[in-house]
Amino acid sequence: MLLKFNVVVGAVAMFVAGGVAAQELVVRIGHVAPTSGAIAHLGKDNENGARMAIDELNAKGVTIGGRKARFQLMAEDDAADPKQGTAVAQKLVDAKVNGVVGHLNSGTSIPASKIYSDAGIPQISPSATNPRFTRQGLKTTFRVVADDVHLGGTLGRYAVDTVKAKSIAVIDDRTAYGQGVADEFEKGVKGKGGTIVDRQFTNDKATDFTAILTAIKAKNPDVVFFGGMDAVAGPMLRQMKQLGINAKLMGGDGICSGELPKLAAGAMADNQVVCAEAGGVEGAQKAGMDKFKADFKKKFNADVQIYAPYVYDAVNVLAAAMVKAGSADPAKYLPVLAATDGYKGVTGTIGFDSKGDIKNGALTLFTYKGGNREQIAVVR
Ligand code: ABU
Repeated sequence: MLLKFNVVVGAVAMFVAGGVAAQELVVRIGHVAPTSGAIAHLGKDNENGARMAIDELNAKGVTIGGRKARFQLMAEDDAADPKQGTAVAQKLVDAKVNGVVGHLNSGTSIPASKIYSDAGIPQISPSATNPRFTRQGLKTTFRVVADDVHLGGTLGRYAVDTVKAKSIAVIDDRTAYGQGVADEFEKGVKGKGGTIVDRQFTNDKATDFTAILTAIKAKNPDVVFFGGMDAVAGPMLRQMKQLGINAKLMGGDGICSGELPKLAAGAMADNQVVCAEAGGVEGAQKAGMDKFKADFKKKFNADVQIYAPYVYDAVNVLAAAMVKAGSADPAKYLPVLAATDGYKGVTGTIGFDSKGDIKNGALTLFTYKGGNREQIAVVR
C-alpha cells in the first residue's frame, strides 16, 4: 500500500516539475568584454553590470509571451583582441543566445557585429564609441553611449575654448577607438582655430613612451591628448612627470576610469587630467545613478569604473523589448528593440535613432582631485 502511494506521489511531482519546466522560457544574454589583459578591470566592471541586471530580472520575475522567463548570462572574454572577439561572437551565435551586450572595445565590436548580424542577433554596445559600429548598415547594432565624433569633437573644442590651450600634442594607440577619437579631437581643435604641434602614436600594450614624449617635450605643448585606454594613460602620466612635462593630459572615455589614479601611481597632479565619459545624467536622474553605484558597491565590493551602468541598462533594454514583443525570438523582438524610445534607465533616457545610436546622447567631463574623479559638467 505504502509503495503504491509513493509511486503516485512521485508521478505527480514529475508531472508538476515537467509542467513547470515546459512553461519556463530560458533567455540567454551574451556578454563580451576583455576580462583578461591590461584592461581586465574595465571588462569585469562591464560584466558585473550585466550580472547585476540579470540577477535583478530573475529576482523580480519577468513574463515573456505568457511564460516565466529565466535569464542566463553567457559571459565571454575577448581579451580586447579582434580575432578572439570574432571567435567568441561565433561561440555565442552557436549557443543560440537571444541577444548580446558588448563588446567593450570598438576594435572587437565592429568585426563581431557582422557575425551577430548574419545570425540576426541584436547587439547593444555599452561602450564602443567608434562611429563605424553603427554606420555599417546593419539592422542588429545598437549603442547606448555617444560616439567618438561627439566625444572627440567636444573635447577638442573644450581644449581651445575652456582650457585655453595654445599648443596641443596628440598621441593615439592605433586602435579603432584610440585613432578615431584622436582624429575627432584634432578636428575639434582645428575647427576652433587651435594649433596641433605634434602627432605621435603608440600601441595598446606599450609601456615605454620615452621616445614620443621626448619629441613632444621639444614642442612644449599646454595639452597632450591621448586616444587610448587607462592602462596606457597611467604609465604615460608617470613618464610625463619623469620627463618634466607639465602639460594637461586630456582623453576620451577610455582613460576616464576610477582606476586611472592608481595606474598613474601618484604622478597625476590635481586637475591635470580632463576626460569625458560618453554619457551622463544630471538633475533628478542623478538619484538613480547614485543608487545604482551604491547597490553595485554592495554587491561586488567594487566601485563602478566607467560603463557598468550602461551595460546594466543595455541588458534591461533588451529584456523590455522582449516583454513588449511577447517573444525572445530575435526576429520577433528586433523591430520592437529598434523602436525603443523614452526608456528610463539609470544612465538616462534611452531611445535609438535610425542607425541604432542613442538619441541626444550626453557626455560628462571629469577631472581628478586627490586621486578621485570629479565631475566638471554634463554636456550634449
Ligand atoms: N570608448 C572607449 C573604450 C571602448 C572603445 O570604444 O574601444
